[in-house]
Amino acid sequence: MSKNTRPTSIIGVENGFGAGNPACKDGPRVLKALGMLGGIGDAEHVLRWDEEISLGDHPQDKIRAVARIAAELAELTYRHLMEGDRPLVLGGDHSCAIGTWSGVKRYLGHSARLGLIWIDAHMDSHTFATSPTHNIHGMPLACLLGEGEPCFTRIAVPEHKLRPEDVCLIGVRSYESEEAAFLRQQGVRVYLMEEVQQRGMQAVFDEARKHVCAATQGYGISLDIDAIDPLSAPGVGTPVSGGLRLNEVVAALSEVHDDEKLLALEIVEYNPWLDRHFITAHSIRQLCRAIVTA
Ligand code: 6HN
Ligand code: MN
Ligand code: MN
Ligand code: MN
Repeated sequence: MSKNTRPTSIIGVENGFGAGNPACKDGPRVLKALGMLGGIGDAEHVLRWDEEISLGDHPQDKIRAVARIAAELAELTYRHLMEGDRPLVLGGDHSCAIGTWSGVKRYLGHSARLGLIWIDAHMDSHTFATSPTHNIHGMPLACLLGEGEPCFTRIAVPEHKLRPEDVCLIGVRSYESEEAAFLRQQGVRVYLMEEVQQRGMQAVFDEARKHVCAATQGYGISLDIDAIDPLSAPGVGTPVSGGLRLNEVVAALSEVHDDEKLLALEIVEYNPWLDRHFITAHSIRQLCRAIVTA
């Protein structure tokens, strides 16, 4: 593993139009106002707040709003990578992943392959044809695999952003049969929560990392905070009990934080209005510390 030398730069995405409860748009602003991510980093590992993007409160059309945010975010992640930063995208709802990983794919180049570890209680692999809620945060992984609305699948570069064999999901315990069938057909490796409990997070995460690195030029981690057990992360719109332990996720991130091939990360779905006693905010602080300094 070569050592990462990129400073981590936070991009806040104030968008909740992809979620059933849009108040997760306030996540980045509240974390900043609480000073929750201050004092992380050292001489070798820099963390800085870079910028926030938002669309304002009243979009006429959710699809257009999410597509616009994604295009803007793709441009930003691309630019930060070109400038030598490692982007850390803070959601906002998980639809921002469409933008983040499209920008990273553009940076890697047309013929290169991008790996992705998707840590989530859900599969996020619907299209409008299969989704029971039509909430776009349930669709970003399908979009990145090339399925769904062209305004989502063609962001930044026309090609599919991910090949199915370069993706793993970890922590899944709530899904609909259509999205499970889609991922199975595609041949995406899914580590259900049951398998994580049997084998341990450490073993599963190490295997997932090998899997997404095998044939790729760089990889990312998309962390939906609802993957973590609601005891440590109650501040989410779609909580599911029986999740990952916070300290196991912290340990996994610490293990890879200095990996040069880890190009970008995402922490999404934090809804400060559903948090209790700042429990989730403190968990996010621990996760960010692990990402930056281990
Ligand atoms: N997330 N599968 C459900 C849906 O509405 O499509 C839940 C999606 C949750 C998405 O948490 O990012
Ligand atoms: Mn910058
Ligand atoms: Mn989720
Ligand atoms: Mn998600």
